[in-house]
Amino acid sequence: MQYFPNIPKIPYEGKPSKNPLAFHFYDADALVCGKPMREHLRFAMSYWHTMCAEGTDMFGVGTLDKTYRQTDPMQSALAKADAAFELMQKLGIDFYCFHDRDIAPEGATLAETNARLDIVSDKLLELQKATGIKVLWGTANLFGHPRYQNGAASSCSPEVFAFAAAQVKKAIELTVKLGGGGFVFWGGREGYETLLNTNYALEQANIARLFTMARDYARSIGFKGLFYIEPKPKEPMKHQYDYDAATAISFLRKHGLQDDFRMNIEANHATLAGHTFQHELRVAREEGFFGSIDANIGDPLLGWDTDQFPTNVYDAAMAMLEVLSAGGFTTGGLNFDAKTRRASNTFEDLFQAYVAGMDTFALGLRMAAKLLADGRLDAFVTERYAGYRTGIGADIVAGKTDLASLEAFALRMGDVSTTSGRQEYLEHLINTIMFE
Ligand code: XLS
Ligand code: NI
Ligand code: NI
Repeated sequence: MQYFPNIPKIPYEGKPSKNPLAFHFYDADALVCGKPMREHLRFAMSYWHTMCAEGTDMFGVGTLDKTYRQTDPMQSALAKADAAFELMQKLGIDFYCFHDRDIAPEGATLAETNARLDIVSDKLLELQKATGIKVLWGTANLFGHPRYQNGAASSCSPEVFAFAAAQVKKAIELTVKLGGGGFVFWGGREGYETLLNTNYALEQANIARLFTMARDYARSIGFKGLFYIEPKPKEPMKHQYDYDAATAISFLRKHGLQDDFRMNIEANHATLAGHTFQHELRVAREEGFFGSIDANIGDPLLGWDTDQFPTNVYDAAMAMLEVLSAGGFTTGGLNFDAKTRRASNTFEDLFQAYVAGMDTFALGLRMAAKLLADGRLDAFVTERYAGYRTGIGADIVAGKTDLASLEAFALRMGDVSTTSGRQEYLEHLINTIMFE
């Protein structure tokens, strides 16, 4: 039985095609820089948006039914798993990401919930074996249920902390059972609405305690993958503790978690923090924390996480430039943490959205490869800092100077020469390379 009988397997038809449900740029097996595109991009489906979200917003109910023709929640969860694999196979997506609560509905007790997770994950494992599709990362939903209204690890209640810990334990077990390469902590409600009621120091320390327990437990049961922090500055809380990559990295280092954790950078979270997507990837890469990506895009005129499918080729090209410069993904990949607009309320729209997102990142990859092969961008940056390779610059870098020796140098040197940053030249240069 098919859930999407009107959608065929999406073919690669190339640029001349006028077929909207075909890839124009994503040719999975084509080589870019000597590696198939599918291995560069490691596309993943987000279970929550794709299989669960029905288009509800603050003003209205869902616009697309995702019960998969079942009334019983567990039957619906099992049907959802079949539908997920049909969708991924038709799109040629090799990975998926999930929260515990995406795959099975919460029961009356924690024990019942866990038993439900066992049933659905058995089925997911079977489907994985039959198709070769894998888990990119798993995570625990520590924000949806009312018990988490004050946060999870950062809750004022130790009972809530304990419940969150139990949920993380089970979600790690599921991730290991399904062979997932990563485990994500997105802050959820780890932050505050007002400092008037908040013990900042205790909340931060407790988050580190949960991360440490998670790391130790995961390693003890054979998890070989990476943990990822997914920074976000606000929403749902007014202030989220994992504000941006720099903040999260410094937190990890402070608590000795730097060997096991990397960043999962989401484009829309970057812009909410007042950064570009490329900035967050650059920080993660240069600090040695490059991990995985939640591929989406926000609307610059809206101040929240709209989670739109990425269609901005410039953004994708700059992101892929960082990915290639980092040496590519290892256990990470490009997870489409994205949903169709509420009025794009058909399954055809959903497939169309994935085709758009995958083609956008395929274009981004091809353009990033061209920029690297051209070499002028790299050469410009190398030349711009040439002064630090000889003379006083080399001495500064080698740690051979102090304020007194630099003062002596400055007194001798006469006029300082300035160099142009040539931003407009570079912006034009990348256009000429990308669209040649
Ligand atoms: C929410 C986050 C979330 C994480 C997974 O803004 O992007 O979807 O990716 O918990
Ligand atoms: Ni995300
Ligand atoms: Ni998000």
